Amino acid sequence: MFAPVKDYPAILYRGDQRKTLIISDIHLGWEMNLARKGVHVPSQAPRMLHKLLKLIDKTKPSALTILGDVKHTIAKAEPGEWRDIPEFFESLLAEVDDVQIVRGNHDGNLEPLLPPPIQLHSSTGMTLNTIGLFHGHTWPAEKLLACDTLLMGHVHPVVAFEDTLGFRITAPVWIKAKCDVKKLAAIYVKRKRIKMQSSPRVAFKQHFGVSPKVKELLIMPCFNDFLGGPPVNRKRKSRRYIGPVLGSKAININSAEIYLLDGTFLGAIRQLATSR
Ligand SMILES: [Mn+2]
Repeated sequence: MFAPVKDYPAILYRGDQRKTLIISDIHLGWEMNLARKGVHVPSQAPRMLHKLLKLIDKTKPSALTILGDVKHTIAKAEPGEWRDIPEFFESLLAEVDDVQIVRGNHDGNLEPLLPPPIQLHSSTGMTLNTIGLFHGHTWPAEKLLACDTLLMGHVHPVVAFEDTLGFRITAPVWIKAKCDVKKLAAIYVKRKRIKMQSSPRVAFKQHFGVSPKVKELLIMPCFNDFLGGPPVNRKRKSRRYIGPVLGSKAININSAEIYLLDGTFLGAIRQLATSR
């Protein structure tokens, strides 16, 4: 059983004995990129840590899983990150002893920054019972398709509304999209150039040993509230969806449901589309 944590960009999964807290996209060190442009913002790592510790105190999880983009610089680690990231995780480990990370596209050279008890998984993801967890910039591993739900980050979804005077409000949102598992299975079978003698689902099962079951794709808001992505309700033509799963024909994005962090249902993307 899993559900979003009210007012937080986080999911709480309740197993038999254990609770797992899931967040995504912390982007520690994003302010270092600004420094290069002459804009100096103090390190945001303590703020992120405070927010996360508050959430841990509220939900009391026995494990924490981060769906990628722990840090912001992509290929290497900046000097500030060598200090901030190990400190961040040492403080976390004092509260939760099981911390796992699925690698995101910003997590190059993350390994030396992580204290040893932390497990780093490949960007193809991991499973937590019936949820397949991955970052979203790559295809998930075949075994994740045996889950009911795929959960990803990477997109930093926000909704934006503008009034006639040009005032604009943006808010982070959850995206809940239906997944056509037959189409998704067909894409995997095609990618591996497997000859299909039967239906895509049967071919998938024969080849990968698991039955594809995914019914929905859930996209998490970014944990770092400074970094919103392009509004999900932009005009259709200018909308571009990042990541192979989200961009594939298996996901019906126009009918995807949008929710605010407090649980308010805003409608389907198609109904929210603005003229911009
Ligand atoms: Mn990302």
